[in-house]
Amino acid sequence: MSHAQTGAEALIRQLEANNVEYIFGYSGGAAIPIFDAIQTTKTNIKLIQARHEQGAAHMADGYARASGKPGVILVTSGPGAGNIITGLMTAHMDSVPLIAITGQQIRPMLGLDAFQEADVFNLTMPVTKHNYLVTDVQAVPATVDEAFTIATSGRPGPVVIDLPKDVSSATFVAPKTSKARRIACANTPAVKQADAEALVDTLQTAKRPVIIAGHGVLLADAWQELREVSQRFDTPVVTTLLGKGAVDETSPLAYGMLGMHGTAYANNAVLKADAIISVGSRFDDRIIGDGVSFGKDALIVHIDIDRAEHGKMIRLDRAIHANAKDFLAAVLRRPGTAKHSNWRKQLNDYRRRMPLIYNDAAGLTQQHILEAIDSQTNSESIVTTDVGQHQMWAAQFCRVKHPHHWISSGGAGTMGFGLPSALGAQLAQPGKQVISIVGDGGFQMTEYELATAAVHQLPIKLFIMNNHYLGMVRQWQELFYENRLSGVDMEGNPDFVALAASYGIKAMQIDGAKDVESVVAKALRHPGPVVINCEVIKEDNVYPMIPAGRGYDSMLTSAPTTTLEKPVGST
Ligand SMILES: Cc1ncc(C[n+]2csc(CCOP(=O)(O)OP(=O)(O)O)c2C)c(N)n1
Ligand SMILES: [Mg+2]
Repeated sequence: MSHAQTGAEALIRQLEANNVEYIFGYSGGAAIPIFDAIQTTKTNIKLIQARHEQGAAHMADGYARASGKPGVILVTSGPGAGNIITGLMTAHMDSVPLIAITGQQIRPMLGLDAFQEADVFNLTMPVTKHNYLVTDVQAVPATVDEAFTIATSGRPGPVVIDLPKDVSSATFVAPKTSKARRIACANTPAVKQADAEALVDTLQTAKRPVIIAGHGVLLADAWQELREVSQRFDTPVVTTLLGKGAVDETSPLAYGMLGMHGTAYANNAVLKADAIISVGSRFDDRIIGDGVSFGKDALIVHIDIDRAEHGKMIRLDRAIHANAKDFLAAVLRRPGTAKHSNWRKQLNDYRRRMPLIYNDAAGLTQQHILEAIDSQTNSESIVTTDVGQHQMWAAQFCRVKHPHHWISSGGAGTMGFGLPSALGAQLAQPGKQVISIVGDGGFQMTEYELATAAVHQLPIKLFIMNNHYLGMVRQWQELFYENRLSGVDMEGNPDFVALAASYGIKAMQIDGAKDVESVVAKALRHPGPVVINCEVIKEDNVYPMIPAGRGYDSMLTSAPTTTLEKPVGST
């Protein structure tokens, strides 16, 4: 027999039915009934109370990226909901499934500028895949199910459920046979066998094929198929920033990240390729540089679940609307192999001639620390990053072996993402080592979540690459604005070791090149959370670099001797 329950209790039950383990939340007036239902339902779902709603949102995002399951956020109305906008945008840009539940004023007060009333439906519309304002308590269970379906199907993304307090408090009897409404968007497109056939043909006849693996490979759980296709057809793979982990980056067929700060050999592979096969990447401007010259002499095949991405950024020869896993599985069902020995030799020679390099002569480099982390962890840990120079160096020097082991804000480039996403990732993968690489600037945007790390004793290792600058912006000012530094000095940084210690977190410092290996080892050995303040060289630039909006033939592999023209047409 169904019994009477509140809308909030029904919500919690339906989250349980959707296998939710954690709610990342921050309470407030309009959300109290929902927080109360966490108690009254005696649910097994664990509440992780963040210190700021943005922190909660990025934790849920990190959880989702590390687990492959949607992350759940619970916040109050008005300012609470406002504080998750950046988190929603970050997830939306990177196609990460999230369910955000926002408390709302009671229905009779909507539109009256009531206390902490905000039009969350419209505020979140452009940064969500879908959103709901639930006005009928009977609709709560079905809305939750539908939200999960939408968040996880097709091209995943965040979904908001705005729940007025009188709806969450209302009592109702759920119909005994309330079946989840499963909707049309859950349908995935059928693979066209001719497309699979044509790709086999391309992989066999092309002289210089390259696969670009994007986030879609991981979202579709297609990494195993992708690895097999690459091996069977002897085809090099380059990854986007978010595609890292789609292939084992320590394997010979992996050539690292492509694009603005990609490896010289990955970019060269794309520049020289006669066939470019993109799987689950949207040809972001950081990838293509200049959309006209990108792959202009190559056959371009674009496999994407989202039709809207086809032809959006560049011309295509073949657009394939498919789920990456289904499509690559169909490719693998066909007979045939290929060998591209000359092409591989050409790329391997290039890799030998243009390796990633660094030099500690002018001071401790971030790359040295990143290489030590990569080597001491045997490339086995989960790495999350913040945004800036350290992020690009981490993408270059931390080789990712496994899917869901690389967590970084790509499309939105959200500073403040690194620490909270690491906490979410650690909760998702308690048995794995989680490393977070953050800048001194971005760390201070969400550093308050050290409290969450301390409370739950989440054993992340957080390396603050402390160059005392908003380094990436400083780099652009140096290269494109005649080194006129404006608004990039981080004077006033606190003592990060003392700060971490004040949260009860073990803190260490790396002062110079000689400390690197021993401090990294000590940090990795410590069982609990550790913050490592790394006093790195202040002024150093990330190379290779393709200036924004330029073609691959403009790649700089070292410092230019003159000021470059300002980027045009793209930031
Ligand atoms: C929320 C937000 N504000 C501003 C920016 C613009 N931005 C991009 S990189 C960067 C510098 C980051 O500095 P830091 O965190 O110290 O990292 P570093 O580049 O020095 O490694 C800034 C300000 C951003 N990406 N996100
Ligand atoms: Mg910095």
